[in-house]
Amino acid sequence: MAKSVADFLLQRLRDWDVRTVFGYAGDGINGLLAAWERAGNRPEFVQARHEELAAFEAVGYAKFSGRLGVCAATSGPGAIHLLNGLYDAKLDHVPVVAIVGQTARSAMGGSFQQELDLNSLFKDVASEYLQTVMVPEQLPNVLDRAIRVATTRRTVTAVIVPGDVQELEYRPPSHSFRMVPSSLGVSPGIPVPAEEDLRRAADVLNAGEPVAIQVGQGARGAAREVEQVADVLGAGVSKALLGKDVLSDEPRWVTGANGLLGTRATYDMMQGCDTLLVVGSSFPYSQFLPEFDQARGVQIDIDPTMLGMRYPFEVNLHGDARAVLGALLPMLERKVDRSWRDTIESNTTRWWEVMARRAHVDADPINPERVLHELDALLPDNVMLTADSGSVANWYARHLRIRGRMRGTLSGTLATMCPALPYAVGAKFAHPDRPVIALVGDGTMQMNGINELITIRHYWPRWTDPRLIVGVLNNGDLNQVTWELRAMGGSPSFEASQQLPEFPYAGYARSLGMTGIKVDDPDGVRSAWEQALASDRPCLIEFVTDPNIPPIPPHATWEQAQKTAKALLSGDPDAWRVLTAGVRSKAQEFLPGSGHDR
Ligand SMILES: Cc1ncc(C[n+]2csc(CCOP(=O)(O)OP(=O)(O)O)c2C)c(N)n1
Ligand SMILES: [Mg+2]
Repeated sequence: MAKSVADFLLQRLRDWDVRTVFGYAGDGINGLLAAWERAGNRPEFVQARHEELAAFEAVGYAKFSGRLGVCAATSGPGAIHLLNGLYDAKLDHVPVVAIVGQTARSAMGGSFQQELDLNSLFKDVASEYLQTVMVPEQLPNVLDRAIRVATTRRTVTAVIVPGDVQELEYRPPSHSFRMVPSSLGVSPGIPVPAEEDLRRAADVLNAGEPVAIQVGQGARGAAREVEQVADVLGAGVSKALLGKDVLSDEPRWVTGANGLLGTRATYDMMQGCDTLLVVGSSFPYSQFLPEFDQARGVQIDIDPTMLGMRYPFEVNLHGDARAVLGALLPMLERKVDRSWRDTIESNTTRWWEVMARRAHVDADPINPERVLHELDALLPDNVMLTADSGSVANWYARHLRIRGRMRGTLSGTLATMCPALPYAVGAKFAHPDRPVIALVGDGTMQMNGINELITIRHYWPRWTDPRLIVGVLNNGDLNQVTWELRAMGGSPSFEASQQLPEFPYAGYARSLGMTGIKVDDPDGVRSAWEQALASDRPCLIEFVTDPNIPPIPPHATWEQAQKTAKALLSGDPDAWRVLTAGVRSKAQEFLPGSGHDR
């Protein structure tokens, strides 16, 4: 039988060493599905429950494997469902290619069933490369370019293939006019700025004292160089959330997260420095960086379009973090006075002590900080962590310490709900031999999470390490937003929008054959995590947590405190419990022995 366009498309994906495609069926890609069957399911089609989840799975796979993520969906509704996951990839700079069906060419423009203007729909999310394959000869170039652009620019691209084109006989481009031949492969470059620009940066860093460093996911693979530069400059290093796993949290000069979800040690470092070095981070909250006239700044980024904003930097270096830091190192002079570094180290030590105290503040029934704090001590060195966009992101940022080969991620820029579970599934397809822990809220479970459990149930028997652990904070509330309403908006909690109906998360997991544990006693938290980590199958733990534990920013301002108080006084149903829990949590920073009691 002659090879169809769809057969060739799958062959070409295999040639690019694409092993997994996360997708969902529909007649807009029936030609592809038939070819998949003929190809013995290579690359493997992983069946999602919803196209958005397929896209998140592809993003998770790409984040944890460092490879390209690929997802597939049918025309019309399937294409629409992909969008949120694709935007998540685009905003976090993750390479993902979407392969999407379209109505047959003969029907296009005829308001046909499931016909949408896909070029308009994807125009923004796949702005770097978006193409419809209209004739077979076009295919290799369109697919190859989509893959090359996604990979080298770390972004989203989309290939649209009308249903009838999928079934045409494949013909390669010929050696003639208006044909575009194509070839496989790409070796991404490693940009390094010119010597004189490196020298300008070194001059700023040598002149400054004290120096603060902030790293993001762009510093991945440059941990050793960051450590050396921080040592020479006597600096501390804070991390943007997406960069949490680029550097171990064990050394005390690593101050942890920055921003609203950050640590006090980071906040103090940013307040006190006169020079700022930012490596591979587009951290957007400038109010958590030094005052604009306080520090001189140097930025290093692989993406020139991300340079020069966020802070009035003096030197903007376009380059690969590892290569640039390596080239800078010999130009840097060792700071003789180590007192700044000593202060940072004792601030970090103090911060972790405060965190331990906060985790043990009484709550009704369980303090969510305790859930993450207990987990921290038990994390396997090769664990992969995913966190969702509820209140758990605060506790993930503040209570979990990266060590060994640990990896961790979340939806850093889009901050969408519901990626943590599909990311975890993607992580398992990237590394079936490593444990993964997904941390989510009950709102996320009800949005799409309980559906993703079905996918976990479907695929787990093939994972060599079967541990996929889901930790659910069941607080009956869309808690992160409830707190935002209180702190930012000065309005009380609006029960109609914030309260969630009950659902038996652990019981539902058990009904699927997973281990399901419900914990409503703080003393049961640790043993539940231990049981999950010892389980021979995926496990869901439902922690009944107190919605009144506030995610207090590292340095809550008076203005925020006043707004929160105003919200509570104007009729918040949980006013009294919130006030007492908040005061008790905040007080941990000031109790004797916490270091702030001076
Ligand atoms: C798709 C999407 N919808 C809405 C939001 C706004 N949002 C952010 S966190 C959150 C609450 C999440 O609730 P839950 O999962 O229960 O976690 P909790 O904060 O209660 O721990 C909401 C509604 C969002 N980020 N993404
Ligand atoms: Mg909740």
